[in-house]
Amino acid sequence: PLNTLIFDVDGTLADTERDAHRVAFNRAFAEMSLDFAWDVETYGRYLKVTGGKERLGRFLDDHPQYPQLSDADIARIHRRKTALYVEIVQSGAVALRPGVARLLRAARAAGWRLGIATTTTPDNVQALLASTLGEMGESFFHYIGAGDIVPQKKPAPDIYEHVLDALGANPEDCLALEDSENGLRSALAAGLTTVVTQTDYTRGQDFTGAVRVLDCLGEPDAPARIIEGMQRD
Ligand code: XBP
Ligand code: MG
Repeated sequence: PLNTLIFDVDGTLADTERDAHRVAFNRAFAEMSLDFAWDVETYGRYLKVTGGKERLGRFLDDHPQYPQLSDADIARIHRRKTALYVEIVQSGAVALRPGVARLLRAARAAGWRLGIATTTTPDNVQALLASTLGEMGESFFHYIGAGDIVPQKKPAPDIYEHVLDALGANPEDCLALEDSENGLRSALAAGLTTVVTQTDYTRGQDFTGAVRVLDCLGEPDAPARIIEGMQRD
């Protein structure tokens, strides 16, 4: 029986990419006097590379005209980007997407277990949960799997397999909530039924295999539809 929800973070819990991650990257690039910045469209193209360090690495591979950075330099820039991202989130600039808080509360009231499976850095998740759900935000979740804790980021199944393991959960009892094709591939490869809640950046991606594709989890009967979907499929 359905008793566990596993949430992606960026794009699913909150629309963080365009106005928080992208802006934090650009601020870090400017502070370090790097001669490039990511506009909304460019950043959207590079979202196909999951993980901020990996994304920056791929961008530099594609742009030999910019100074090529070592992995250590990329890691240093990325640490600064994380601090700047946390500042943006702590300022209250990022809200949960519609329907998320209601779904979390409903799941808790039903005694379901909640997990997080994300590619982003643990500090970012902590800051987002604290600023949107309050100091106790993290305690909503029984396990948070984030970032470099697994060798391979989405679309590999590693992070979902890691979270399933940590929760001691069977894939058949779980529902994954994702916003992107990379996230969907990761969850499906781990054997999870998956609902997609698309964003401006992910609309139009290939969501073959998703049990539902929603515009947001706040669609009038979305939580009910999610549960129905589990029971039918
Ligand atoms: C989306 C990502 C992340 C963020 C940036 O993660 O791919 O890399 O864009 O975060 P999710 P970092 O799985 O939550 O959709 O810079 O910390 O990697
Ligand atoms: Mg996502």
